[in-house]
Amino acid sequence: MLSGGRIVRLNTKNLSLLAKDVITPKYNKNDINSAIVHFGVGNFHRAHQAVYSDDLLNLGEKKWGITGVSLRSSSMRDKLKPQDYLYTQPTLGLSTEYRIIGALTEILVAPENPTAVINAVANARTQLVTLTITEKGYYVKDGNVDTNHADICHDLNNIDTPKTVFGYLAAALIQRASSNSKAITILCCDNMNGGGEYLHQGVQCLLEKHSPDTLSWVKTKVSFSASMVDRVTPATNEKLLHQVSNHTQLDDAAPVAAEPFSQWVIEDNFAGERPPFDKVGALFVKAIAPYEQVKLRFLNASHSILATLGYLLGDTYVHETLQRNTLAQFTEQAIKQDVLPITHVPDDINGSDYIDQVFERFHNANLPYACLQVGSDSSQKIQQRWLPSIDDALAQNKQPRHLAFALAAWVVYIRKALENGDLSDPLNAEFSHYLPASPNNDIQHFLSLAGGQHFQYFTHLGFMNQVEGYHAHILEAGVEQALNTFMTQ
Ligand code: CS2
Repeated sequence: MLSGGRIVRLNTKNLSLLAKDVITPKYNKNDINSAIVHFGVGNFHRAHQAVYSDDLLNLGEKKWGITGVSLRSSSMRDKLKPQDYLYTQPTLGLSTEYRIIGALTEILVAPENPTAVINAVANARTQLVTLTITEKGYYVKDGNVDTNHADICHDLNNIDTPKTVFGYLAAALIQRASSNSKAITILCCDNMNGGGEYLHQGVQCLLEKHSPDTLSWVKTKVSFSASMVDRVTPATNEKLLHQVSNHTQLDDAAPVAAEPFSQWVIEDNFAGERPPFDKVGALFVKAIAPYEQVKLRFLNASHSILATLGYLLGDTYVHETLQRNTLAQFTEQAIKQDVLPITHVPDDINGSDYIDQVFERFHNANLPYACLQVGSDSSQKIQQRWLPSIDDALAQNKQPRHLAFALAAWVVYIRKALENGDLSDPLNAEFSHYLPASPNNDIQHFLSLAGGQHFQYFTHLGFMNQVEGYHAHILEAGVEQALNTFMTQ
């Protein structure tokens, strides 16, 4: 908004200047505390967990504000600090709603001040640490935390200025144990199978090196838990910045749009005090794995199929890809025929309805979601989303042929995205190494880089023959033709 020729920025003082239909916090930001420390203050966290916290704060649960931690860059802190850490969260569906979220009390930038981050987690006020650090933040290789990775080796030698989240957590737990402080919960909020176990593993290996005495305290005072998180949240672009300032009348450097749907299922395994997230729509469950699996194998798996094939066909957004009937049909069949029958679905979910709802959500053209956003870090994502289903299906003597086709398309995608300069993946350098060679060997190379050897399918001759056949056909005839042929077989 222009006031006397100046653009007015969203912040506490200017809240009263917002357009009247914008929903604002019912609490005073000065009155809240943060018993939660969250690692990874990206868009997803700000449109998901922070909204649940904001709901709690609106109910008068004043301690459940969030201290955010950025592990790498200062960009989110730089954008939000001048706004008193307030930001706009538009919900874009059939109707649009604008809401201001105030749950973040501050953002610490880890490389600038590692001690401040360690102290925040060590502070007795902190009951819960949550994380959205993306798949690559867990350093999983062949099913375990890769303790030979350079970043972890760094933390094994130096825990005062850590590089990994495990290092920050271990350093803080050493402090908490030395003062026999309060119990604490560490909760994974990423799209991971068993994220809590990876957190435990990573922390444990660092404690064994730096402070074996802390291990027994950790056993009784720390829980490593997991959750299933769900809300489609695209990256913020210029268009959204304008849409927000036009509508709300205040400029916001970091709004975050999301779909109307939101779900959070949390493993009920809290050593620290449990925030009453169930009062604001979250579900606490004893067994989290089936919920994680349903989300990863149905929603994220189909997202990755659509994004991979969509990119190869030249689409920018997932909802555009879904308008291609053959492709939409292929993806639905992949999940309903290859994945659903071999997945354990919790009693309170109807698998087939869940899948239909996922496709309905992906159709939302008011919330464009880029194929390349899903395609980022795909070498890590397919290990969570596709490969376990392929192994389970093969173990039951089934033929997951749609997933074989998807995997072949993914191999083609990696080469094409690399050649186009579009690939964003922790393994960019490793994939690039094979670019000069013939694409015929890409399957072995790329799949083994993406953890293939850890899975059974990699040595299943019948399945790998199928992948090779589809790969050759896609290279020869193009993905559209290969897909049409596949659908008529
Ligand atoms: C997406 C997810 O970018 C991606 O890989 O599949 O971020 C997806 O939108 C969320 O998991 C939805 O909850």
